[in-house]
Amino acid sequence: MADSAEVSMNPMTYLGLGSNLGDRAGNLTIATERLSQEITIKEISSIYETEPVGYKEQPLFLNAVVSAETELDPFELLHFIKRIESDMGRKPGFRNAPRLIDIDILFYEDMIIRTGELTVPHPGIADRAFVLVPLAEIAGEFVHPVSQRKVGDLLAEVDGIAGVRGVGRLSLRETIN
Ligand code: PH2
Ligand code: MG
Ligand code: MG
Repeated sequence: MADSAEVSMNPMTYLGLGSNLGDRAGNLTIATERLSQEITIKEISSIYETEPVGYKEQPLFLNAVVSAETELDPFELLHFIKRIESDMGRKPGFRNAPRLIDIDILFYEDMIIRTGELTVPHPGIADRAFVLVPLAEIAGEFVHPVSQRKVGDLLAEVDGIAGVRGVGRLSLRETIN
């Protein structure tokens, strides 16, 4: 192949995963396995145990971020994610309520989407250490398409890093392609 040949790539997305009910690590594992059935997981961050943000009177979360290539458009991806969440038994609750599994689209390429159904980039990225710490591990150079700031630079300025503690990795080699 010539050096200049273009390699066709599907769109890249970054997803935030969180769980603070039941078998938290098991929930992240199942969610990642389910995701890998439809999208091509490229990287999985370490797992972090994190202080709840927003509504404080709830159990600690486990959070992680995955990168993936996908042929799904952002709305198809959202619907796929919602199906995984509901198949896993997530019940509708109040905002920031405890949850078995939460899968959020953080970025989809450099697309900016603002509809009632979906906001991309996820509006909470820049204020959430539980997102930025794992995200910076696998996408520190990624430029936020709204603020035009690198993820690593957003991490350097965020509050709450002390509430985010690395606790290991998911053993999911086989789901990474
Ligand atoms: N998710 C929320 C609200 N608060 N706090 C932590 N630590 N981790 C989360 O994933 C999280 C949260 C809403 O989705
Ligand atoms: Mg969320
Ligand atoms: Mg969500």
